[in-house]
Amino acid sequence: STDFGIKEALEQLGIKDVNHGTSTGSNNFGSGEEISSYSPTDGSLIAKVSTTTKEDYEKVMEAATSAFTTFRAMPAPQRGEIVRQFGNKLRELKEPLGKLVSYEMGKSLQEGYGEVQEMIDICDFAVGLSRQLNGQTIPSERPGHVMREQWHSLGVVGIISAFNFPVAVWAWNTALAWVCGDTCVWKASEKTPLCSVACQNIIAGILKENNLPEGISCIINGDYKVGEMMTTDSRIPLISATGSTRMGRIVGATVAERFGKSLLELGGNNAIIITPTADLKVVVPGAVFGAVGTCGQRCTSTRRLIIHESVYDKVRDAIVGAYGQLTIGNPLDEKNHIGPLIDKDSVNTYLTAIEKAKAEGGNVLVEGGVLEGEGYESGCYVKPAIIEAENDFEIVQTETFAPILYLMKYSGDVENAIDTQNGVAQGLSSAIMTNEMKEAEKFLSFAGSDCGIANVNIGTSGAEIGGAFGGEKETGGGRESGSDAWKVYMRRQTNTVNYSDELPLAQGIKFDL
Ligand code: UN1
Repeated sequence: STDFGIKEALEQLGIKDVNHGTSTGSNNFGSGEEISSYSPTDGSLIAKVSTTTKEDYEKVMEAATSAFTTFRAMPAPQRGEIVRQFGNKLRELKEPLGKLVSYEMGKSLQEGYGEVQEMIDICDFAVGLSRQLNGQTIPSERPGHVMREQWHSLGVVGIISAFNFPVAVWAWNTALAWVCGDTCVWKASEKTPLCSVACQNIIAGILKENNLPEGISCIINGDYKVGEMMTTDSRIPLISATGSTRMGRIVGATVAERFGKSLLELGGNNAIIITPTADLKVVVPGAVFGAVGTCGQRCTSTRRLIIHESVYDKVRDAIVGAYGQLTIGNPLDEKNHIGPLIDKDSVNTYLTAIEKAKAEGGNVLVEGGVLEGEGYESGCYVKPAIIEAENDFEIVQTETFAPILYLMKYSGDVENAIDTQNGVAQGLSSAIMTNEMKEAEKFLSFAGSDCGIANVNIGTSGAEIGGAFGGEKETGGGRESGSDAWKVYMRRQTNTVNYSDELPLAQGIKFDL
């Protein structure tokens, strides 16, 4: 069987001792026990990475803290120049890095490349931003006074990211944090450690070429215990964490306890509302890609379709029909739409969810199940399932990170569908399919979708980096990536300067001596 060029890809990315031994990125201070990274595509061991001990962590923090004093003094556009070089290097390495993402995480090769493209895009965005970290001038109520707002670098930013976007989510955070003058410590998912080693190798090379301290970008490896070193560490003013609501609840509370800031990007339970005027040509690919892309493991994956009763049968049949066209298999083989789930635990969660949906009264339209036989030896390949369900089923209210799509009906006005769409604890992404301007605008209004992302005539996943990314309620409230999300990586300072010879007090207070 062909290895799809994985060996060369790993070599190009500086991943050593493939299938054996320890991979040490140049800033991987790990001396703890090793984590083995197995590919869910074929079950084979890719390489091992050593984890970070408490002592290693202290060294990393020393490096990151001291690099911060150098880095914040560098003019922001010069920091942007470093990010520009990083983006160019990613352009050169798009193919091997995309392949590693696909191989280690299991998403389709197209989506692996797409993820690297997201990194390149955010670098471009950050480069421009490095000349636009603008504050404002504010009119003072006092004569001979001026007020200003400045944005200063924040410090060491801790990044905790999930397996499903093993490189892009780090880049969203780190590219912005760097132009803002911060240094970053990244704990990637222990399920995709080699992706983080590869990224670290790339940036370490750029920093070296520019004679900059490596501490500007650090990685730490391991499970939640390693993450805890950061969340409890008051030297880290901002923790940006992407992952489950369960994780975010703990991270948010721990960071708040020490008055740190956290940027949380947690679970979604994303729905598409399909109205009577929806165009099936748009609905079918939007809903199907949303539900099965990345094997249902995006935080923006489509979990629910809320379909008007008048078009229900037609839409259901079209979606079910499209599922019949899906090919499942090795994600590096470009003829496959869907790769495996990340691991066997995830397969069990998927199976349990289907059982639960059935037990609650769900009607299975497309059977799920684990695939067996040639090409499926890893035991992580599953069939995407479609189940008719009610919004108030406990399982429908839960985010299951797998390709299970729940169909439900609404009747009457779009308001009813919006109520159902909002009737979950999560608030990340949402969409409406309609050609009725009034329905679309209602959906986008204050009384419409309560999510951080609300789309018209496109699906729930696949956001561009230019917008702020994140959501409300149990999604955690954080915003990453585009728009003014950069502000969270800086500290705001309000300045009032008196250039008069008097000292008038604000609010007209008299204090005569
Ligand atoms: C995630 O799943 O954590 O909008 C991020 C999307 C991607 C990012 C998803 N651009 O689906």
